[in-house]
Amino acid sequence: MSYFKDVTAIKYEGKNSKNPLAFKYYNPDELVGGQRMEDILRFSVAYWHTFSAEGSDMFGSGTWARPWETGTPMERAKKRVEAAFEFMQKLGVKYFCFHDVDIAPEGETLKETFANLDEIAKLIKEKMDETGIKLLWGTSNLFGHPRFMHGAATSPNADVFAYSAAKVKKAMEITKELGGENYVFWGGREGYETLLNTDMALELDNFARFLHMAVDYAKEIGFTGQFLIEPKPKEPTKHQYDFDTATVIAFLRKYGLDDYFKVNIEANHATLAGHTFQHELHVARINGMLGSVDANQGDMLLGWDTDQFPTNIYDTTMAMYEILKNGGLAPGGLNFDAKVRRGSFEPVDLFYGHIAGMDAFAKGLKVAHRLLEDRVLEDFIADRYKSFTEGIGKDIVDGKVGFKELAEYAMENDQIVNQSGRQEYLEAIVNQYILETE
Ligand code: XUL
Ligand code: CO
Repeated sequence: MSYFKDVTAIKYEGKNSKNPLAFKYYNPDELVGGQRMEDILRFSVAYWHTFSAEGSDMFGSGTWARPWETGTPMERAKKRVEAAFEFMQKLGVKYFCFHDVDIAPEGETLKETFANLDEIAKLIKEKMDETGIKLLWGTSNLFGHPRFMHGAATSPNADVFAYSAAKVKKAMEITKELGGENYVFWGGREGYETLLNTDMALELDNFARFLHMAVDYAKEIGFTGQFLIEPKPKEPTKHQYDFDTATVIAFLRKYGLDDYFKVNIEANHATLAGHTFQHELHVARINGMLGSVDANQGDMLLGWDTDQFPTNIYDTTMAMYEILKNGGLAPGGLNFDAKVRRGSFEPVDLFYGHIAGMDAFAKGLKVAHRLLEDRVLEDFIADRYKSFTEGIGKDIVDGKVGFKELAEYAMENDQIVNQSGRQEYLEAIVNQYILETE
């Protein structure tokens, strides 16, 4: 059974191609800095948006034509596996990600839910073996069901904490069984609505207890994938505890978890926090915490998570700049946590969305590589801070002076001369690199 009969394998045809079902920039075998594009970009398809969701929103029901979504919940889950692997093979993406509930329906009991998961995971494993497609990360949905109304690991109800632990334990086992390279924690309802009813100190302590238990269990079963926390400031809760990268890092350090976790940066979550995508990648990188990326984009005129396919070349360029400076993302990757618009309801739109995102990142990669190769920003920045490489600046960096010595120095050097920051000059250069890169 084919669900995408009219689409054949998507090929690279180059920038002059007019074929909408072809890559214009993404050429998996092309070398960038001596490395294959495919190996740098490590694209991944998000199971939930692309195969399980139906295109509903707060004002209306689903619109998406998904021919595999017919029959009983388990029949649908099985057909979804067929559709997913056909799609990923044709698209030429080597990774995917899922939540437990994306792949198998919940049963009446936890036991039944786990049996459903085992049955579908077996099918997925067969498809993975057959196609060579791999699991970038697995996760557990601890936010959709009403039982998580007050949170999961941060719920005031200890039974919910226990239930959540059982779900993560199972999702981790399945992730291990499928060779998943990472495991993600996105705290969908780990936050609060009002402080009038919230013991924030206990909730944060419990969240840390939960993550320590996850670390212990991973060691126990020999799961060696990277643990990732995905920051997001709000939505669904008014205030989420994993607000942004800086908040997450402070939390991890406070509770002695920083050796076991990195962050999964999502572009749209960055902008919801009032940061740029690049800011979040940069903060993660300079702290040695950049693990993986949920590659999407938001709409700057809307205050919520629109999860659009990333098409803004400027953003993908600066993202790839940070990722290259990080030495890549592996074992993380670029996961398209993105959905087609509600009006883009045909299955072929799934190809258009992913192709647009892959081309935008491939182009961004090429531009970023050139910027780095020519040391455009590096040399400028090094020059801007050169006062710290000699004289009094070097003494500051080397810890040789304190306020007394600096005051003496300042008395003799109080006629300050500054240099221009040249922001517009640099912006024009970045534009030139974007426009000129083939
Ligand atoms: C929600 C979101 C999630 C996580 C995984 O905003 O990004 O899909 O990526 O739970
Ligand atoms: Co995400």
